[in-house]
Amino acid sequence: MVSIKEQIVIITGASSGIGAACAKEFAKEGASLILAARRKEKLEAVAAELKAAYDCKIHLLELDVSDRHAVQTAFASLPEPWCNVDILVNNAGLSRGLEKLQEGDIQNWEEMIDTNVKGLLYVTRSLLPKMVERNQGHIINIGSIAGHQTYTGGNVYCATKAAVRALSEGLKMDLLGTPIRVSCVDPGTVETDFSKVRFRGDTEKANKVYQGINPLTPKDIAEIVVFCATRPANVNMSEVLVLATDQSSATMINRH
Ligand code: NDP
Ligand code: 8X3
Repeated sequence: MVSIKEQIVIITGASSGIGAACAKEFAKEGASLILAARRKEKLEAVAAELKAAYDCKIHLLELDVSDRHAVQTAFASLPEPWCNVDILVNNAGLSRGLEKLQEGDIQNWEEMIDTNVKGLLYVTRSLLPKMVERNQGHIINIGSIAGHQTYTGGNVYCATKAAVRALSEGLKMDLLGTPIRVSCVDPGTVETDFSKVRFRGDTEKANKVYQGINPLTPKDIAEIVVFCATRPANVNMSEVLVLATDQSSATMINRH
């Protein structure tokens, strides 16, 4: 395991779920963290907990990754100790609805595409040139089993995650010959606010997604992200598909 102590790690979508868990696992390893998301008060709560437990350096960014100009401005104006980012975790993302495409809400599609695909691109485009210039860096994208297998009603969300997978592959090709690494970590069902967001706060519907199974936890995924980041320089974890033991495909889940 290679040390990432004092490396600068930016995590998008760090206010909740997998992103907040990644912040914790990186903090344990002594990394310095830039935590980005729209909900500043949630970011502040995550930061307060981590500073108290691990005495780590944290910089907060209240940021909507789908706002191209906000992303460009935020990263162009990072204060001096924070501007040389070593590791970028592109985690911010969401799903909206499970309607058939012919009944789909176009606003939902825009939100998923703007966040999961365009947001990831805006953030990566803003930070990558400096990594190339410094000859150092690692981009870790959070994809999904939904990028490997489409499920009923998953149409646009699955397409965004297939895009994350394709972009990770393409980026690795574009960076060939540099030491910069690109990983795509693709989880199956993880219990987070993901379903609550998908069903716009309908907790009863959201809870049913996790009922009777022993799903993955955000910590399970965060540990894998840190594993990718701490491999020796000659090792690139290109793609990791990780499912709960109770899950064998996007749609096959063993409920107790
Ligand atoms: P959560 O809803 O718990 O977290 C989503 C995070 O994304 C929040 O921190 C949210 O912050 C942030 N986010 C959403 N939109 C934006 C935006 N426009 N700008 C900045 N941040 C944004 O869900 P998860 O932790 O489960 O989701 C994290 C990632 O994992 C997503 O990419 C998701 O697709 C992926 N994933 C999730 C799986 C699961 O089963 N849970 C499985 C496979 C992949 P805020 O609202 O404060 O902006
Ligand atoms: C989240 C997991 O299977 O609900 O990407 O799409 S799934």
